[in-house]
Amino acid sequence: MYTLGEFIIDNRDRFLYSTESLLRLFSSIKLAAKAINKEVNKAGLTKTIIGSSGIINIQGEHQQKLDNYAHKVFIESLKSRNVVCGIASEEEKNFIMIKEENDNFSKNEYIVLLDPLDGSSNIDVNVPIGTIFSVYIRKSSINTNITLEDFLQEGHKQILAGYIIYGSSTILVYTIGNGVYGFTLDPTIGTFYLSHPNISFPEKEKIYSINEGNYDRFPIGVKHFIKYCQENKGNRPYTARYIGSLVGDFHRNMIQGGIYIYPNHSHSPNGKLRLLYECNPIAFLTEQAGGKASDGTKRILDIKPSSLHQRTPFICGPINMVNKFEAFMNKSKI
Ligand code: P6P
Repeated sequence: MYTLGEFIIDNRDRFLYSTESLLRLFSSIKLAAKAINKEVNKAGLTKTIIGSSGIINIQGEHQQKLDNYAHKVFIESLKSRNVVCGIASEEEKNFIMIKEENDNFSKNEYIVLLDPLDGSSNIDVNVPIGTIFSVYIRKSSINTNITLEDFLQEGHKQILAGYIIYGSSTILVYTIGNGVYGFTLDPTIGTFYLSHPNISFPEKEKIYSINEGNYDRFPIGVKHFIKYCQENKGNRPYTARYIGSLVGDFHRNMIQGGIYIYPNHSHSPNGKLRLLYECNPIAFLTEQAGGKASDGTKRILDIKPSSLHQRTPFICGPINMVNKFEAFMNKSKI
């Protein structure tokens, strides 16, 4: 049974940067994931950890207590391993500068962007939720302060991206650009073991995932694609599956073969999902699993970000399904 640490060491020639720093980074991610997993698994029992924190976060959403807990745990854990120079989180308006003791600057090179607990509205109803992370090498030189530009890099510059899904089991899924690998936590000993070597979208397209409650608000091209999915022709109708948790919907679709769509609509003109810490990491994983991720017209990983919390329409899944979606969108513009 391969542990995550052993796997990284045995595949260190696949990583362009220092293996030691990658191991330290993963050590902090694993530590935070285990702490959050413990709380998620007993959330229903302890009133202290479920429900709203009473805080409205930067997104204008009711922050859940577990959101806030996950954010704090990841920040402390990432700071403790001395490999990160800056962190941006869905739960924090501005980026966090990590300074070394007795120094104004950090010589560390990793920039981390984070959705500490995505899908948190599902916490109280026991639906899978997840942490999403995205890692870059800083653009600024190590003897200067980090700047916003260190975070506003195109998604194709990510060196590491992944998620932890807290579901029937807790699985850490990541890519460094050489395929997608999944490691399942054995909670009895707190170790992540390789359980999903080289995940890729299956040939068979089975599922479409979209919140059809917004049907009337969708652009016409989205409506046409939904009707296409429902037609009784060829290998259709596809199965509709949507749990309102990006990590849960994406993890299922990547393994079973399906498209996830969160388009722009009349109430969300730029879409809902955030480019930097939701769409870019999931898009990196999508492409590494042999799929395609776009905003309906262009590749997600090529978008030049302009702000930390910007939103984008987001479509990801098997290449043929995403191409079909884009064709309906293009046709509706003629
Ligand atoms: P809706 C959770 O809030 C989230 O960001 C994603 O995890 C999820 O896919 C989406 O929003 C659900 O949004 O509008 O369908 O409830």
